[in-house]
Amino acid sequence: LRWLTAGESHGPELIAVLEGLPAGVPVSLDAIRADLARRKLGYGRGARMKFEQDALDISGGVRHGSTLGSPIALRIGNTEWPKWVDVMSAEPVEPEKLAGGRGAALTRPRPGHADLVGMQKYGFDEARPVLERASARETAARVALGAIARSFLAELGITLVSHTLSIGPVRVPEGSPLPTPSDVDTLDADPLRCFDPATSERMVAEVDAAHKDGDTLGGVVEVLAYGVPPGLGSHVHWDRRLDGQLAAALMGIQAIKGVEVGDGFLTTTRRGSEAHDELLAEDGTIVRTSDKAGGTEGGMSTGTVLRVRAGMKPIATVPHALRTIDIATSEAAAAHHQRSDVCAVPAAGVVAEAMVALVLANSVLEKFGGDSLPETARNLRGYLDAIPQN
Ligand code: FMN
Repeated sequence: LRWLTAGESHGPELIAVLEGLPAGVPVSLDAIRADLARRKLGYGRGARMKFEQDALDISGGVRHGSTLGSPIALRIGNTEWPKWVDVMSAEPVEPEKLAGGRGAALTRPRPGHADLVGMQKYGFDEARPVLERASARETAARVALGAIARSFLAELGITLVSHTLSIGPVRVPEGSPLPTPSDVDTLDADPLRCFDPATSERMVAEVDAAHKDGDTLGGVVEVLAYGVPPGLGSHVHWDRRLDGQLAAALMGIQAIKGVEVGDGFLTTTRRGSEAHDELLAEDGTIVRTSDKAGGTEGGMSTGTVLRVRAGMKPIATVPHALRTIDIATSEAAAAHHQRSDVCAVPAAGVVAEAMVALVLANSVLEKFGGDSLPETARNLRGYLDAIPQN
C-alpha cells in the first residue's frame, strides 16, 4: 500500500492518492466526510475549524461505492480558497496584489514551528511558503485515506478507536476502562474525546485556563485496534517490525513528539516479573493474562488489542506570542500569530487513528495479499484456521 498527499493549507485543495488496495472494498463519501468532521472536533480548536469546509470528491479508483483495485484519488477542496487566490496563486501575481493583509510577508518565525528552519533550508525570505505545508491542514488528506483503510480493515473484522488520555497535566487515572469501537459516538460527543467524564471536566477547565492566559496545551492520545490477527509485521528485520512502523507513522504527524507501545515508558519502571503478559492455556487456546505490551511482541501483532499512544506538544502558535527575530530587520520581535488552536489533542487522536489504520492495512496486505477483498479475506481465514494454538 502506498499513499501520498499534496496541497497547501490555503491552496485550492488537498489531493491524496492511495495505491494497492484490493477491489471490492466499500467506500462511502459520507463515511469519509464524517471522519473529516471528526478531525475538527475538540474543545480548544480555533475559529478556522468553524468556517473551513471540507469539500470532498473522489476522482479515481472507486465506482458505485466500491474500490476497483486501481489507485484511489481524492480531493478535498478548500471553501476558503477565494480569499487566498492571489496569496497562493500557482501563477506569478503582481506584487501590489500581495501588499498588506493576507499577502504580507511573514518574517517573524514562530519558535517551535517549521517557520525558521524551513526558510533556511528552502531559501525563502518569509515563512508563508513553509507554514502552508507544515500546517496540520494536510492531515485532512490523511484522515480521508485512513477512512478508506478503516473500511478495508472493518471488512476483515479489525476496528479502531482513539481517545484522549491527557491534556497538559490532567490525565485519565491509570487502569481506567479502555473504550471499544462501540464507544466512538460517546467519545466524539465528549468535548475532549476523553472516555472518563470526570477527567474530561478537568480537561475543559485546563483548556479554559490556558485560553484565558493566551497560552496553548498538548497532551497524549491512545489508539486501540481490536480484532488484529496475530503475526502482522515481523521480527526478522528492523523495518518490518510493526511497532517500528506504527511509531514512524505516529511520529510523522505534526507536533507528535513521543510514541509509546502498550504501557511504554511505564514498563521501564517495572521489574520483569511485573512487566510482561503471561501465557495461560484456556479451553485449548493460549491466552495472555494482560495486555501490557500493547498487542505486539517481537515486532509482530500478538492478536490481543493493539494499543499505541502519541504525545503532542503544545501548539507553537502561542497567542501570548513568543520572542523571535524579525528576519527582515534582524531586530527582536514577537512571533507572528495567525488564528490558531489552543489545544488540538482530540483532533490529533483522529489523525493518529487514520495513521494506524493505514499501517495496519499495509501490514494486512503484505501478509495476506489479494487483488479482491474476498481473496484477502479467504487468505486471512485460511491462515487463522491453520494456527494450531489460536
Ligand atoms: N500548530 C499551530 O501552530 N497552530 C495550530 O492551530 C495547529 N493545529 C494543529 C492541529 C493538529 C490536528 C495537529 C496534529 C497539529 C497542529 N499544529 C498546530 C502543530 C503544527 O502543525 C506543528 O507543530 C508544526 O508543523 C511543526 O512541526 P513539529 O511540531 O512536528 O516540529
